[in-house]
Amino acid sequence: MSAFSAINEEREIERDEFTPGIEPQATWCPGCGDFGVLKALKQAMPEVGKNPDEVALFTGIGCSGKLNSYFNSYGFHTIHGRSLPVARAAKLANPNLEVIAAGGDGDGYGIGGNHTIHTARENHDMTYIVFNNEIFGLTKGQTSPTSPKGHKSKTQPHGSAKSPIRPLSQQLNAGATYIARTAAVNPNQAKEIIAEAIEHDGFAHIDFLTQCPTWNKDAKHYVPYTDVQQSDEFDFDVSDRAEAAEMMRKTEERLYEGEVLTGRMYIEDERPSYGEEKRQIGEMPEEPLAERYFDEDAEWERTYDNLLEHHK
Ligand SMILES: Cc1ncc(C[n+]2csc(CCOP(=O)(O)OP(=O)(O)O)c2C)c(N)n1
Ligand code: SF4
Ligand SMILES: [Mg+2]
Repeated sequence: MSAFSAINEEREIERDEFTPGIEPQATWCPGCGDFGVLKALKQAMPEVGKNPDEVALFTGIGCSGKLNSYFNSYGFHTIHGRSLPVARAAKLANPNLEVIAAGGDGDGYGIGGNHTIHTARENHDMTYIVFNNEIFGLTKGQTSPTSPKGHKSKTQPHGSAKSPIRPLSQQLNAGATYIARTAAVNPNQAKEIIAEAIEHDGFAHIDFLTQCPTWNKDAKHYVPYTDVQQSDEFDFDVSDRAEAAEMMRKTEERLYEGEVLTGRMYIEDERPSYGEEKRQIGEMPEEPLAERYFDEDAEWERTYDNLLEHHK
């Protein structure tokens, strides 16, 4: 079945369809929060009615980047910090594809921080899951952009002198139109948030708190947590930018004081996605650009075959 014929096929989807046929054993450490992301992502798929041929998952490098080895869909394990530009290209070439990008805090908030900001600014229609374990996991525990000030590691043995990045506030300022924080210890909420993010038209950013018991022993395990939508203490309108900004400020400050707040932080439904805007002004065709590759009659000069021809 091709990526085109399977899109928009209507049938009941089972979560197990997203488990690869020859199931590889996950190499994540026991107790790692990354298992929670995989579980929530698989559970979200039947909710949104997507089958594996409709989904493309783009990952960066890190323990988090192994996600697409254990998730059966189209996938591209890119390079460190570069999942978003590849994901953007795929979405623009084939707007019917459900595009999900994923990676670590080092990947998305450090080396790939620039792409994270600009993908949000342009409101590309995709879901971006950042596994935030406040550390570089794969490379054995170096300080990351979300490590708390004073956090000791092999790279900062006297404690980090830097203030951590505030990813929720940063994404609001950058232009993301769906922003949420969830945690591996709260799989039901995580599943609902992933499903909503997938259904959102525009850039949906999920800061996913994932404990790393191996290298970040000082870090919280993100329990107990409070769901801000369920708590009487927080009464704010997720569609109001100023109220959302204040909620994010509290959420980000309190995380470093030991209190974990999760939930939807900001949702804006009116703004068209980048691809939609391009189509509205006639800069992109209605039909997927990717289909032209298979259309022998299309005047299409930038195919891989032509590229090879030019370089003979
Ligand atoms: C361009 C480049 N720079 C550095 C590395 C080395 N490297 C691999 S993963 C990683 C950091 C991983 O941390 P994070 O993104 O938070 O993912 P985690 O392992 O915690 O899930 C680094 C620095 C690399 N692979 N490529
Ligand atoms: S090193 Fe940390 S982030 Fe990586 S698999 Fe182990 S527990 Fe998970
Ligand atoms: Mg990390």
